[in-house]
Amino acid sequence: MTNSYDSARAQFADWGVDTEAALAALTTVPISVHCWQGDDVAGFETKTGTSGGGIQATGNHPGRARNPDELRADLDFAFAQIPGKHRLNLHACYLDSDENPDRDAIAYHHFTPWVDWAKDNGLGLDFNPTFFAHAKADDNLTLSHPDAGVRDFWIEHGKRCREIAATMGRELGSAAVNNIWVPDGSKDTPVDRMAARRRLEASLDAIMADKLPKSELIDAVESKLFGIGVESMTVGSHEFYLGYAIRKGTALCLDMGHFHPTESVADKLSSVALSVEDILLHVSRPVRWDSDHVILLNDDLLAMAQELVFADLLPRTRIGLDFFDATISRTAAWVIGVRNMQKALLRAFLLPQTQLKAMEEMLDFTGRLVLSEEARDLPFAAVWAEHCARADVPTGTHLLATLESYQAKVAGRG
Ligand code: RNT
Ligand code: ZN
Repeated sequence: MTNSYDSARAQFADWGVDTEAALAALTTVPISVHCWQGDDVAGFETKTGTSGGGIQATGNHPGRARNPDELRADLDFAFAQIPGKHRLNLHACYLDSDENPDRDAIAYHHFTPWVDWAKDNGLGLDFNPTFFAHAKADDNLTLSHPDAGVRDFWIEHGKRCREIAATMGRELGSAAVNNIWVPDGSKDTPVDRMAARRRLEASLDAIMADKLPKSELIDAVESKLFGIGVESMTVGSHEFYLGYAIRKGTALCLDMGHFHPTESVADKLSSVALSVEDILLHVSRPVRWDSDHVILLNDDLLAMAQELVFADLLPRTRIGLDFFDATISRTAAWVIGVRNMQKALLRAFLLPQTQLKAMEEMLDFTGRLVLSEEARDLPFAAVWAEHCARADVPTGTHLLATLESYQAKVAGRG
């Protein structure tokens, strides 16, 4: 224990906050780390299509993982710089197999190296069907396609992903989230939005027709405001999926980049939580649009973490990350993003929640403002440093040196 931690601990105690309780709480929150930051959302299939579903990873920094072994090595390194035990969020296009099955033919055995690796490392797994980067998705229509043959292809993909996720959950003893996001939408103004939305709903119903135990699988659906190429209408809008999740009992995924830029996703949590049991977050940072920048320890992230903690939503929220920056070291992007999520949660755990809520209840808005602003000066950094020291992970200039030396090792990849 460092001197600065001792003094921080005493300072927080003056505010009625127990730093040890905050650190203990932080260790109970796993972050689901997205595999796709490691290779710019490319995946490991032999590609048949050209469309990326409007998802844009920009940049050409050296060191992109080119195969599952490289991606796992990069993840091993990244996880070693992050305190705690976490989860890996896999996309279906990241299969690890000599076979090259089409999306409607993938099966659990195509992913067993990932499960073995997760077991060896004490990680949980989450999963996502891949409804983009495929010839049958080139027109940005999948589950809502007017052609029943195309819809059936993607329904089969969705069903298989659900089975794969449930098997992963069973194997690892920890329910896997299977999160459905489809790029479906229209570049120009459609004339029959209802037909598209009816088709999407029927396809989702078909995918999730079989009941699977919640101890193995959590179904989630992810909305979006718009994407490149589908500027005029997204079939799976927020209203569409909010209603769907409420009526069908699935989890709702809120991606921080999938709303109007001035909307607060943190503000949505408590409202959604009144009607939806399970929430999935895609923590991201939109810059002017859904640009998926690496998440910073900024006001949006702090607000999100504070809502999760103050509204006691962590027990029914899965925190997943969703960003991909190809202009910087991809491993550094992971490490910075996950640690920022953790720092934001730690800060929330360290706030004088009881006093703040009591002041608000008494309509003492002056007191609430004074306390909130004074709290900004509390020594959060010393508590975080202590957390990292106990987990034996570097901070500050040591972290920089560690990240740089790994990046130098992988920079020669072609
Ligand atoms: C796309 C969605 C979706 C993807 C991943 C790769 O806008 O945010 O979550 O980022 O499935
Ligand atoms: Zn997302």
